[in-house]
Amino acid sequence: MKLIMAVIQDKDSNRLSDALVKADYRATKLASTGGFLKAGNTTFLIGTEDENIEDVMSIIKENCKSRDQLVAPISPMGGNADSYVPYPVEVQVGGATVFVLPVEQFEQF
Ligand code: 2BA
Ligand code: 2BA
Repeated sequence: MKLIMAVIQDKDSNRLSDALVKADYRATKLASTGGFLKAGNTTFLIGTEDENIEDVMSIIKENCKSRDQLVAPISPMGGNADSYVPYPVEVQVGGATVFVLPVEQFEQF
């Protein structure tokens, strides 16, 4: 068994959970925050058997898309003026950042 941890954008979250339920996969959604943009994103925990990993990966790929996002200018307040970025910067936020972890034990009581 594996645990898939997938960090995705909030905009794709409902579509992905619907697709997972439809394909009969169990999942848990956690509200999370990106360390860089400091904006909300969603982390899915999906525990499933090894043989389903590829299928779950393709469901994630189909339902999550990458988007460009503007990062607001970084204020120098209280910090080093050298790091001041006076203009918005565009970054590409990926559709999903996915980790697959081995599960040692799985219990439901
Ligand atoms: P349980 O199986 O006891 O699951 C309780 C909660 O534990 C789930 O909430 C989910 O957040 C988490 N969970 C369970 N298995 C998981 C896994 N393999 N990976 C990640 N998280 C897992 P809900 O998703 O709201 O489900 C509530 C109850 O609805 C479940 O109780 C189960 O009896 C049923 N259920 C869930 N998904 C289903 C599905 N695709 N088809 C039919 N019944 C489903
Ligand atoms: P954030 O940390 O808010 O990052 C959003 C996007 O900003 C990233 O998209 C990347 O394009 C850019 N970025 C992040 N850190 C950067 C840095 N130090 N310098 C320059 N640009 C940077 P993604 O790479 O697609 O990541 C989307 C979200 O997935 C991230 O949101 C974070 O929550 C999560 N994530 C990505 N890689 C991770 C990792 N190795 N471990 C844990 N979480 C990760």
